Order: sequence, then structure tokens, then C-alpha cells
Amino acid sequence: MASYSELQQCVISGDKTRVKELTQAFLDNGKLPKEILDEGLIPGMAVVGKKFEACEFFIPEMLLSARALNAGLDLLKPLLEASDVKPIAKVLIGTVQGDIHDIGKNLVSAMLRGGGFEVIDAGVGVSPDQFVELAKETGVDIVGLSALLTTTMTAMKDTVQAFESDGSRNKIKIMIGGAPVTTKYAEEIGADGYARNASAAVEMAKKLIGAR
Ligand code: HCB
Repeated sequence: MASYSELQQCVISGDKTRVKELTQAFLDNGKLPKEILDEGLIPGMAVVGKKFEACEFFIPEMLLSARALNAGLDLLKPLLEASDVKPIAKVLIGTVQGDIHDIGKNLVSAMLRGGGFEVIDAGVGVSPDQFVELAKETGVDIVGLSALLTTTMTAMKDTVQAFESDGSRNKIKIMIGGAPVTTKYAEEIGADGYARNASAAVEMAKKLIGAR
């Protein structure tokens, strides 16, 4: 049986085929999707980030790793999303303007669906006005914002502001997440909550609905 460190290594080296094989092998051996994520795929990607920071990796390597991680996620997503419960609330989620990182957002979407939420995925590079329009059109209860860059975090503040200006801020709860974001930042920009990972996002979404 392969080890999680081997799976991490395959994400780091961007070996898409092997990541797929190993993820399937772990599933066949009865491992839980969440364990495969938390012990294998995500720690592998964390190393990629550190290597990029240390200038040992560049964009092409990051892209290969992202593609490899997605190959594993494709197998896990349907399992994370499986839920027969009637939707408890509707969530609109998207990566903010100027930002194209979507792995974390996709994971949060899958876990929210698995947690009984209906999720509308707005995609990446979503402008504040687009968030407001989509939230109105779809009548969501929660809006989830994702940002991975310190330069795009500010779009979260603009998005909260856009809901304020539109007069619809009191109708929805706003949750934020992504590597550079913190609880303190959520408070600063007037968001209702911060989640550090996908499981925490499900807990936070439940809390926000209960708090309404
Ligand atoms: Co990108 N990148 N990147 N990148 N990237 C980061 C984010 C850096 C931290 C790498 C580094 O320097 N250490 C860095 C940002 C530095 C900073 O701003 N402080 C960085 C940079 C600089 C850039 C470019 C600017 C590089 C360049 O062009 N010079 C460029 C930006 C392009 C743009 O967006 N305009 C860029 C591009 C890329 C790609 C395309 C090569 C690729 C993205 C592929 C894709 O997403 N489809 C990429 C990747 C893969 C990364 C790293 C390596 C991994 C990100 C990731 O997927 N993590 C990342 C390093 C890192 O984060 N450690 C690096 C795994 C997921 C599961 O974690 O944190 O995204 P997550 O999500 C969690 C959590 O935050 C939370 O739950 C998720 C699940 O557990 N969460 C939410 C996320 N969103 C939420 C929303 C909610 O409402 C609630 C919870």
C-alpha cells in the first residue's frame, strides 16, 4: 500500500497520472476522501507554495502541481458532494476580481454541497457588482468569497461595500477565506465570518444560517 508521503510527492512533482492512481488506490482501500485530502493532496500543495516562495519552483511547476492535485480532486469531489439532505441554504461562492486561484474555492463548494448546502459557483475573477447581481438573481443566503493573493484581498472589501451600496447587505451573510485572509481581516472589512479550510467553511456557513 502506498503512503500519503508518496501522494504528496506526486503532487509536488506534478505527476497527474500517478496522483490519480494513488487516490483511487486509497479509496479502494477504504480510506476516507477527507483523509486523502488532508494527509496527501493538500500538504503536497503546501510544499509547492513554499518552493515557489523560495524560487525553487516557478509558474509552470505550480501549474503542473495544480493539474495533478485536480486529478485527485476529480475522484474525491463526487464523494465529498454526496448528500441526500434537502438543501439547508443557498450559497454563492466565487474567487474575487483579479484572482484566478480556484482549487480552494472548488474544494469549499464540494464540501458545502456534501454538508447539505445548494451551491452556485460564480467562477473566478468575479467583480463586486457581479457578486451583487448574482446574489440577487439566485436569492442566496450566504456569499463565500475566496482570495489567494494579498493584492486581491482588497476586492473582498470592495465586494462587501458593493452589497452595502446596493442596500442588500442585510439580506445575506458574507464568509471569506483563502491563504492570506484572517479572522481579523474579516472583522476589518465587515464580513460575517472567516474559514481557514473547507471543513471550517461548512461549520461557518451553518453558524451563519443559525445566527440569522
Ligand atoms: Co499562485 N500564488 N500565483 N498559482 N499559488 C500562491 C497563492 C502564493 C502564496 C505562492 C507563494 O508565493 N508562496 C503566491 C501569493 C503571494 C501573496 O499574494 N502573498 C502566489 C502568486 C504570487 C501567484 C501569481 C501572482 C504568480 C505570478 O504570476 N507571478 C499568479 C497569480 C495569478 C492570478 O490569480 N491573477 C499565480 C498563479 C498560480 C497558478 C495559476 C500557477 C496556480 C493556480 C491554479 C488554480 O487555482 N487553478 C497557483 C497555485 C496552485 C498556487 C499555490 C501553490 C497553491 C494554492 C492552492 O491551490 N492551495 C499557492 C501557495 C499556497 O497557497 N500555499 C500559490 C490548495 C487549496 C486547497 O488551499 O488556501 O486555496 P486554499 O483553499 C483553502 C482555504 O484557504 C479555504 O478553504 C480551502 C480548502 O481547504 N478557502 C475558503 C479558500 N477559499 C475560501 C472561501 C471561503 O469562503 C471559505 C474558505
